[in-house]
Amino acid sequence: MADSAAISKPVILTGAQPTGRLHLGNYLGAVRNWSAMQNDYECYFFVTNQHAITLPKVPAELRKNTYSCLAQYMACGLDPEKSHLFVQSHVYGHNELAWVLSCICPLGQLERMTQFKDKAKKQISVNSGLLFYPVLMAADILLYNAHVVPVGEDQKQHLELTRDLAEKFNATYSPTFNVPEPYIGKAGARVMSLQNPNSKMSKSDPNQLGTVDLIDTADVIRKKIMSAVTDSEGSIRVDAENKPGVTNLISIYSAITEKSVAAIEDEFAGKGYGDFKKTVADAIIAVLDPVRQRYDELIKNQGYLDEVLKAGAEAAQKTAWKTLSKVYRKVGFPERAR
Ligand code: ATP
Ligand code: LTN
Repeated sequence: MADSAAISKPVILTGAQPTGRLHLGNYLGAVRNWSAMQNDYECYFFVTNQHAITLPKVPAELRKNTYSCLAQYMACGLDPEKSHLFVQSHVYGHNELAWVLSCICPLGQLERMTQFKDKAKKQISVNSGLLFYPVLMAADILLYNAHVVPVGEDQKQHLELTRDLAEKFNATYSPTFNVPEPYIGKAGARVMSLQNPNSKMSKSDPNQLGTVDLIDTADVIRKKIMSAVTDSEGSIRVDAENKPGVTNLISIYSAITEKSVAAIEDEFAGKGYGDFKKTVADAIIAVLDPVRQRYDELIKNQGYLDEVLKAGAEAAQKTAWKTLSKVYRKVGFPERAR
């Protein structure tokens, strides 16, 4: 499992909610980049099942999705030999640190969080976990003294809060936490919905045809790409305003093949959308088919996934205890006699 010689490397940490299936946008915009960073950073990747219950969940589905999420990340290349892969609820310290941080976190700052306001609007009754969520996320990050945190646009405000809390704790007590930086992925990796190319490809899109899931079969991928929305002009060129569908397919093809947009426009000059879509579908299938095959093998082997999680949690727990005992000492909690 991930070796301790890596400890002097900068720490990168990110968490993902166990919400069903990952899609091509998650892969090209996020997981593929994280996977490439595993040699240069000490990496903590974890499934945030404690965050997940801020919204109602069916317990059996949550448990199943936790394994599925882990297996999908591993199928994309997150490697337990290089990184610490674990489940949030397996490590003690996240909630304990969250409590300490909540005691220096102004209530108003939580009430102003955009995600809280959006999610609260959709609930009949709002639980306090939903409000407290960003403090737990700050604890997730600071517990491992992360230097770099890859997050999507919607999580940037939570990372700002984390930075504020780290600075406040350091100033109130003494320097303890790194102030983490967000990691912004490569430009151009924003994948849009195939059916509505003006909004991003998203797990929560009710139109299944808009999203290519990582574990879709080749036939399904082909069907989704062939029915992607384009336009009536017929030429294959980038024009985000007037041709968002074609532009999206070009940028997906470019992200996968690493060909430049100009080279792609040349390649398809004079060709029709049918040919172009067929080539894009083949390119997607070539990267996703091995991912799905690895996923199918991993998800059948729960014993192995449990071993990965055990080793990941043990490594994470060591760091967590160290940070937590330092924090407890600094705030004035006496050490428990041994
Ligand atoms: P939801 O559908 O609920 O908004 P999501 O699909 O956006 O979820 P997240 O869990 O919020 O997924 O994001 C995980 C990571 O994937 C983030 O780093 C985010 O930036 C990236 N990501 C998500 N959607 C896309 C996309 N369409 N294009 C590129 N990157 C994306
Ligand atoms: N809130 C995040 C998941 C998350 C996370 C984290 C991300 C929980 N803890 C720590 C990065 C670091 C989300 O819903 N995408």
